[in-house]
Amino acid sequence: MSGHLCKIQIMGVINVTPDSFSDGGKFVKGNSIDIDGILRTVEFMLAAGADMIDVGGESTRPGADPVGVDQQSSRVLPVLESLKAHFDTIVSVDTSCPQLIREAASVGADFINDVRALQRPGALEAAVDTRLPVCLAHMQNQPKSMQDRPFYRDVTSEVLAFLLERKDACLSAGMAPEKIYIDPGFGFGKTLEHNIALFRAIDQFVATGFPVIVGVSRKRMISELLHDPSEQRLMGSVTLALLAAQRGASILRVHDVDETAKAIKILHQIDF
Ligand code: 8Y4
Repeated sequence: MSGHLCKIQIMGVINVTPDSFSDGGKFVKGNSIDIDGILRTVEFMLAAGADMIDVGGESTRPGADPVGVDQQSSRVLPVLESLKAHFDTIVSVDTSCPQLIREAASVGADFINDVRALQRPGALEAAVDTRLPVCLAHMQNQPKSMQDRPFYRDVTSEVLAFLLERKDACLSAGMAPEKIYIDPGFGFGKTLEHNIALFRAIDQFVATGFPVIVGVSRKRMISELLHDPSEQRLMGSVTLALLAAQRGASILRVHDVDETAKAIKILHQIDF
């Protein structure tokens, strides 16, 4: 256990949705976006040790309804623009829409985070055209119904095969291999058993040679592991983030940057 532990990055999450599952509607009231609140939160995340900020305008919480691209763009673009104007940090756009991929790149986004792994028509071409790095995440089904009856014959081999197939599609479309990040997509059409199997297999994702992104922060698997239906998921989130880091994850996507950064700071001094 060493080497890879010296460059774990923390991706702080900013949700620009009225209904996000854990920080629900913090920055959206009706049609207005609380840009000042977002700037204060991001300033705190960066001071606490975030290396990048992920901005999303579509809720991917289980059961969520799809959001139109124009609504997503009108939520996300002003936020990307003000983050780039105020901070010198890496800004990621969480979207599956080709139009928003292009628009986000034009206002200075540095990274594309697509939980649908560029499967939407036109998304792959849009991402290649921007020349930005991309995260390919796995999702079975769509948010509306993904938790209805998740099924896999072998979750690890199926998710790995899917990500490698999407990686090949990216390479065929002309993307440079060093721009590709992969993510098993915890909670996206997965039962607790599926999430545990994938978590235990993080080393197999790392062994592909592509940097691995892990997003478990505040997800349902934590309350399931703790048998605690309450919304107190901080301890579980930090614990899983630390375990993912020890298994070789490169980027941790988290809501609680300060607490996660402290855990990682300690990890770096013990295992390095
Ligand atoms: C259960 C509970 C299932 C919450 C899903 C959620 C990830 C991500 C999200 C992730 C990457 C969320 C945008 C928020 N999760 N991007 N995005 N990896 N790359 N949903 O795991 O936590 S959405």
